[in-house]
Amino acid sequence: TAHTNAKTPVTLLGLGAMGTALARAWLAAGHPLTVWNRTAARAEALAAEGATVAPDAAAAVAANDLVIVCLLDDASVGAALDGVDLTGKDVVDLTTTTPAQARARAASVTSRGARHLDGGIMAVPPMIGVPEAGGYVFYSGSPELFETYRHVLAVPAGTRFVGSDPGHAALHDVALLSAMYGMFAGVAHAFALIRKEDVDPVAFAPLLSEWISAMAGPHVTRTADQLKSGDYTTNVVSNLGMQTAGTPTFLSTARGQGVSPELLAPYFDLMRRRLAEGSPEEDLTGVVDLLLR
Ligand code: FVH
Repeated sequence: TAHTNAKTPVTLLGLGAMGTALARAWLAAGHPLTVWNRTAARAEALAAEGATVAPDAAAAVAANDLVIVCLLDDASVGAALDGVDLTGKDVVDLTTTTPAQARARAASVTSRGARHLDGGIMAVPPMIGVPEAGGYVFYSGSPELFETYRHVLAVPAGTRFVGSDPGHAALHDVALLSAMYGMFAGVAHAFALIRKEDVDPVAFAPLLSEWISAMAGPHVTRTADQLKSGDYTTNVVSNLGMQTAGTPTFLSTARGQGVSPELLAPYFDLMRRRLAEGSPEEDLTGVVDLLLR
């Protein structure tokens, strides 16, 4: 059945920081909303804002076809849905999990007569219901479920469907967040280098930010193109040989500034290993292959 955005009733399991933000977005858009949370007190404010509070997860699921789940982790999803009749339901799980957990959850939910869609939220609660904040959710699993409810799902944040493999939303989510943490590691190292000097971190910040933005896009695109073609020597800007030769300068500078190289050194080790077994004319893309071993 095609549902209109304004009228589709939604059930939401989980009223943590993210669940509460999602609830408010659907309420603000006029969706009848039934909520359940393990700790009932967290539902009180939403009841005052128009949500119907179900006494338990089974009653919340029974209330509507569309069931959104946003709990702490996959184990809490298992606990919440344990023994609940899912026959004919459309379950959208926005809980952050591993790809393997998402696949297992999809198999479990579909074996109980429901359709399943997994979601990986690329936003923090203040970005929910604020389109200009740019938050979105990766979805994967049932394309039919996604198409049926895409306008409802688009209320709290943007939607990006990444395929019918239920593990792929989690895979995209974790891949992007992993890259983010790698970037944060570089930022921490850079600030540590200037920390004991007469360099204002606030004045340094825009230089660092601008540099990261300028480097990231071209590097990501080049790496992707080289992985796809299998030729790691295409359009190389500064080759592996040249970049590896420069690494002692970075390590000496860290030592000189009294900064631990523990965030940077593992990446340099991989560059050296690749150089030892590959071509100095390559880009840095061979590091990807080393990680797969
Ligand atoms: N908050 C964020 O910034 C991030 C942004 C990206 C996506 N994550 C993921 O979203 C999931 C929910 O996150 P959250 O921020 O709502 O998390 P909490 O505020 O800690 O709320 C956790 C809810 O889970 C319930 N819960 C925990 N264990 C169980 C259980 N065994 N059975 C049933 N419910 C359980 C908890 O209930 P209660 O403690 O209030 O009774 C909350 O409703 C999460 O996957 C993030 O990684 C958020």
